[in-house]
Amino acid sequence: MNKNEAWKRKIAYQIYPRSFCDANGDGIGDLKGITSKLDYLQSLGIDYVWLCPVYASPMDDGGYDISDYKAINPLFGTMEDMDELLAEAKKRNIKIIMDLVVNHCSDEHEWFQKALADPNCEEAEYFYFRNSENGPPNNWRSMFGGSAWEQVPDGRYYMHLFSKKQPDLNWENPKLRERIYEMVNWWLDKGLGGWRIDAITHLKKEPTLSSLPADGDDGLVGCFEPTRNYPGIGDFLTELRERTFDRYDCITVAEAAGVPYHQLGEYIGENGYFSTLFDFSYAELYSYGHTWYTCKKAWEWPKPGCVTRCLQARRKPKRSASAQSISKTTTTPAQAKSSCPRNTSPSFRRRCSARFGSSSAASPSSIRVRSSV
Ligand SMILES: [Ca+2]
Repeated sequence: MNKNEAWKRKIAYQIYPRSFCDANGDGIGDLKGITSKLDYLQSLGIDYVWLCPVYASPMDDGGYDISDYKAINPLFGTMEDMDELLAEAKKRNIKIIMDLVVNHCSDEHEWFQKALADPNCEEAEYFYFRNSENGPPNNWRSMFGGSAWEQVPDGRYYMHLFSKKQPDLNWENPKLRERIYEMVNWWLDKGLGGWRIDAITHLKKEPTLSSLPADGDDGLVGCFEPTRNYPGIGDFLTELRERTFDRYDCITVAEAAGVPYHQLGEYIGENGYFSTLFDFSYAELYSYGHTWYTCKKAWEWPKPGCVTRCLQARRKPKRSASAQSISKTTTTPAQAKSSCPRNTSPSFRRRCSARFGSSSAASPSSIRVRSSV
């Protein structure tokens, strides 16, 4: 069994530091509190402790918006407390795993602040800044709702696939990647046992950042297709592994939504990017209003826009088949057709019919009318 397989016989225990154990009585769990419970964790037979983020952060997204990768949030203690936790855990054969959040950082991170102050500085290239005179550069929707672009005072826009306080890092920039690798190795040199790696399938963006057909009444489109497990991401992940993880005895667990089964070997095979990953395919069976029944064939369920239209058809039964109602929909027939070819396919109609029943409102014919007129 090589080092990448040792984790298979280990037990991991996740800690949400804020509520785990408060050592100084201020009402907020902290690192010293965790250290005080190591004997208890050892008694449970724990091999790994995964700490949710304790980095410096404005906590816009529970600490997944990091303003300094090499600093501890004062809420949880100090770096000395962290070093003590690592040392005491090691004495008990417990390894500490931390979150690695490198798809984005906080807008309060020094890099972003420099990028705001000087559009021509090196750090400005660490992010996706674009100039655009007619609103956001494209119609991608943030995971947190609304446009995935935010305008800054000088007129530029920056991309944020998540919160607007989480500007996406531009992994196309080699200097940014070097900064990330240096940080990862800095932590591993401290004795960190590994990483739970956040939102890692979003590192690669569709290079032209082009708009896509809207899939909702807001005129926006979910950013899954152009940013999740996008072709070419393997180059980034291979380099990340070779420059960091491969050089240490550590475990890596990828939050890897959007990886189809036929690609699992690339991600977690013998020479995969990570030790293992969180498989979201079951969780996503219910995404976009679908259930397991309409999604029996993994990763072949329709895109969100199709389901939005399907739901609209169900909610407006008397209007679904008339040309008048079609003219009032916010998504044009051309958009509907181009956004999801399955909209008119027999297999899609069968799945929608199974999911939404066979009434005239949700019948395959009403869906076909919407997409083909
Ligand atoms: Ca405390």
